[in-house]
Order: sequence, then structure tokens, then C-alpha cells
Amino acid sequence: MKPGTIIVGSAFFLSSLAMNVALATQHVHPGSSKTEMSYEGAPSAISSEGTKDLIGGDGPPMTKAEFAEAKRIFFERCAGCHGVLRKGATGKPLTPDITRKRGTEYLKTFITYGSPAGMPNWGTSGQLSPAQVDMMARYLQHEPPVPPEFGMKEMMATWKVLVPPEKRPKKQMNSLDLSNLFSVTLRDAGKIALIDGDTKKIVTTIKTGYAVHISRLSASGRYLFVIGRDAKVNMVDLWMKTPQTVAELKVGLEARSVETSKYKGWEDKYAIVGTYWPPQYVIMDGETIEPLKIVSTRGMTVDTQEYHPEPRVAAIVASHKHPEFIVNVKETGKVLMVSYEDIDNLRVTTIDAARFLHDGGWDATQRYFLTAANKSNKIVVIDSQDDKLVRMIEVGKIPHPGRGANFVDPKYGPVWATSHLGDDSVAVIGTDPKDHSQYAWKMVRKLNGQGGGSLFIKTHPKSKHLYVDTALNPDPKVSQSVAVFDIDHFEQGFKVLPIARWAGLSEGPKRVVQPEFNKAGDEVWFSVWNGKSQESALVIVDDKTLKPKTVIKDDRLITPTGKFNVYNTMHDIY
Ligand code: DHE
Repeated sequence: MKPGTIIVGSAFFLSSLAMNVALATQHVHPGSSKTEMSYEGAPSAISSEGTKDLIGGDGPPMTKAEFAEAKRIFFERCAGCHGVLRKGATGKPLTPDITRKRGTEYLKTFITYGSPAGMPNWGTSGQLSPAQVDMMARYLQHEPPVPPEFGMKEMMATWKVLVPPEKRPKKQMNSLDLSNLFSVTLRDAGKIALIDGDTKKIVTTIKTGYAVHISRLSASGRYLFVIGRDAKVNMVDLWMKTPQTVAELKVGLEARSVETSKYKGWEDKYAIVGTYWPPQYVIMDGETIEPLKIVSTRGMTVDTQEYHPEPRVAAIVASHKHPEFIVNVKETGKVLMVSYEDIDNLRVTTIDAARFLHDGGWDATQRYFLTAANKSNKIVVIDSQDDKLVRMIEVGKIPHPGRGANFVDPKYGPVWATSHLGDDSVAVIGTDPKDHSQYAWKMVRKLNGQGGGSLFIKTHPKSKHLYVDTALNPDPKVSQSVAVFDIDHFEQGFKVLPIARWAGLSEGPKRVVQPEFNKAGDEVWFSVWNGKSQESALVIVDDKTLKPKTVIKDDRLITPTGKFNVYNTMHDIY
């Protein structure tokens, strides 16, 4: 990007990868984390149009045109870390009571040079011109514009049942081995690809929400749910001759998580989506995704007990011990155990944890949920049987487990592991309070991998290998390869698999991201994530030999990132 260039609107959003990659490789202020910026600094999916603007009042003078441009820049570059309402998320709060005291000159310096705490140097990097820095400094002293709310009326207006349940097939109409199908996020295409795990062929691609994020399965495995960053949910029926969307719904302006009811007797009954904006979750009918119950997450923070107007919903998992969804509320730091037994008399157990709850997954027994409070550098352990906090464990800098990795450690017994965005460590945590109580809920091992910038870690019950990606590491050698540890011989350190080289692509960032096993647990799939207009690939590695087995290339594979094997996702195997 040329210094001073501003790209606006959807073109900007779709080029966010390129921008993030540029950010990750540019010089920023010493001490600020390029990795974090390239991850959390993506543009908000919320349009800057349609907000309630409180221009004027006590802020410094600004024209309407300046305010509109500053607002757009804020939503595209700043909201991911500071929150839409600027109340503070992983970045510092920037509400007018604070910014007016600082004044224009102070804010200009900050925006120009960045800070060691992670604020990028927007000015000296050439991302914003001096005039834009001045405009942003003045904008921040005005009241934050408020995006619209999204209630039942707005949701119902977007709800479409394209194929009603009675018109859907009564049995599987295709000959696919559905349990070994992979749903692959095609991030910047706003699509998913369904790939046959046996033949490695693309079965179909399906149009989904904007910059689609994750896929999850219904308990039966028949329905696939996909969430876009724009909070659009697609419900795909895998039984149809060619799997296709049978219902869609928009539940807000920005979202990341979707899950389905999995408790015995409640299979395929409900689905749930958590949104970033508005800060809420919605429980939907499991056959039609009709929205049934919307619940706000606004409330008090866990530590200072002050009101937060924008606590975003991060990961959601379905309990196997009760008819409950477990909902991570990021900015208040609370884990909600939401019972779906009687949604008209909703029972929610609120567990105090730590701020900035993000992603997480089950231990091997599927009783304990281990989740990252990422900017608090903690893993929080929740007992889903007793609905209680078990422990908060200090780990490395910015843990980012995805769903984590479960294996049996030769010395410490059953463990779960996470890697980190902010350092090269892998934290291995004991998870067996029954037979290895001395190790339970302690970090029993700290492994060192290739570097920071790790997003995902993976193994499988049948594998003896632990794979650690480093997709956001600023060194291309590191971001384009993965580390693999032998679980029985951690003392030997790790081997490096040059996944991007095996893909044989030409130019581009070629970030290697998110290992995912096939159903049998003998192959591990990696995305080689390139820019939107560049060739990407999937590389499949033989888990026994650690040699490449297949490389999938196809014009339709645009910016592949997450991959979700149907069987493993249905059964929470990782
Ligand atoms: Fe994700 C999971 C949020 C950026 C790929 N991501 C999640 C979850 C959350 C989240 C809350 C857990 C969902 C759940 O389990 O219910 N992700 C966010 C962000 O807020 C963030 C930092 C910035 C943003 O603008 O979205 C972000 N995520 C990314 C990416 O840039 C990634 C690497 C590429 C992409 O596709 O956008 C990315 N996130 C993923 C993937 C998962 C995920 C692949 C699921 C992992 C799994 O194994 O379950």
C-alpha cells in the first residue's frame, strides 16, 4: 500500500488480508506486536453508514465530511481492537472523557508513532497521512457513533427458509462419505468449499456470509452451519443430492461463532450464534434457524465491575453434560452456561473468569472446557458437570488454542495444549484430576516451538504427533511451515515441515494455517493461505511418515483458512 493511500468500502474489506499481511511485515514501533495487529486489526464488518452520529457538542471542530471519513477509517482499522463504541477491548478505551483530557496533540503523537503496548505507528508507517492523523485525533474527542441495534424485527426480515423441512430428503441423496467431508472456509470469497476427504475433490462451493469465519455441525451430522463475519448464518443440508443452503438468517452486523445443541435428547433441536455487534446471542430453531430468543450480553466486567456496553460473544461450545450452551463473553470476562431446557424461562449460570475470553475446546473426557482469556495470558478451566470455575492457569503471552489439542503425555497422563500468538511457547496442561491429580490444572510442560504468531495446534487420538502452526509470524520461513513434535519424545524437540514449499505456489504470503485431521486420524490437512488474487492450496500430510500426500489446487480455492472435518467437528475430537 502506498503511503497515505486509503482504500475504502468493501474493496478495502476484501483486501484486508493483503493489508494485514502488509502490516505484519512492515516496520512498526519497537515493542508493538505486528502479529497481534495482523490478527485483530482486521476491518469490522459493520458498515460505517447508518450509525447514530453525535457530531458537534464538546469535541474539536470537524466538518461532516471529515467526520464521515474518520468514522470509516475507525471502523476499518481501529474497531477490532478498541471496540466499536471505543469502550476498550484488547486495545485501550478511547471514550471522550479520556481523549478530551489528552487533547489533539497528544493523540496525534500516539497515532503517528504507536506505542510499545501494541498500538501501530499509523503515521510513520505511511498508512495514514499527517492530515488523516490530525482528523483521527479530533474525531476521537467526539462521542462514538453508535451502530444500529438488531432485534427480532430486523432478524425476521432477513430470515429465509429456502427448502422447508417437509420438502427436504428423507434420506441421504448423495453417495458421499459425509463423515469424512471437510467444510473449508474460503475467507475472502465469502464461500465455503465442501471437499470429499476420500477423493480430495471439491464437491461444491456454497455462497455464505461476508468473510466467512467458522463451520460447525448439527449433532446428527446432517446439517452444517456456517457463520460470516457479517453475522449471516447459512444452514446447509448435507443429505441433498448436492449439499446446499436450506435456510439463512442475519443475526446482527458482526459475528464469529455458531454452535448446535448436542446433549442427549436435544440433538438438532437448537442452534446458537453469538454476535460481536450488537453484543448478544440468539437461540434458533435447529431445523429452520428461525430466531427464537435473543439475549444481550451487556453488563458489568468481572474485575473492576464497571458497565461495558459492548461485550462481544466469542467462542460457544455445546455441553455434553447438560442441555446447555457455554458462551464466552469477551470484554466482561464471563462464561455463561445457558440452559436451553426451557428457553421461555431461561436459566443462565454466570461464571466469573477473566477478560478477553476468546477460543477454546474440551478436554478428552468432554467434561472440562478449557478456554483462553487471551490478553490476560490465562487458560480458564470450566467444569461443565458442576457448572463451576475449576482454575485459571497462567500460560504464555496471548494463548490461542483454536479448540486445543488433547493427548496422553508419557509422564503427566491426559493433557490439553495451547500455543500462543505472543511467544513461541506451547503450554501443556494436566487434565486428569482422577488418576493424575498432582498434575491436574497445572502447566506441566512448556515446549518451545518455531516462534510467536501461532494460531492453531492439533493432534488426534490416533496420532503421535502434535502440530503447531505459526501463521502470523513475521518471518516467512516460519509462517510458511509448521512444527511437529513427537508426543512420546518431547526431549527431541520439533521437526519443521515446509508445507508452503510442498504446495509449489509462486508469489504471496503463503501462510500455513490450521491443521485439521481426517476422520481416520491418519492424514492432517493444512491451508496455504495466500492473497485473494493469488493461488492458494491445501496440503495433506501423511501423519505416520510426515511426508506430503496430496496437494489440492483449484481456481475455486480462494483464501482457504479454517477446515472442519464433519466427524471430528460433530464429536469434538481434537
Ligand atoms: Fe478467528 C475461531 C474470532 C481472526 C480463523 N475466531 C474463532 C473464534 C472466535 C474468533 C471468537 C471461536 C469461535 C467458536 O469456537 O465458536 N478471529 C476472531 C477475531 O475476532 C479475529 C481476531 C479478528 C477478526 O477480524 O475476525 C479473528 N480468525 C481470524 C483470522 O484472521 C483467521 C486466521 C482467518 C480467517 O478465516 O478469518 C481466523 N478463527 C479462525 C478459525 C477458527 C476461528 C479457522 C476455528 C478454529 C477451530 O479449529 O475451531
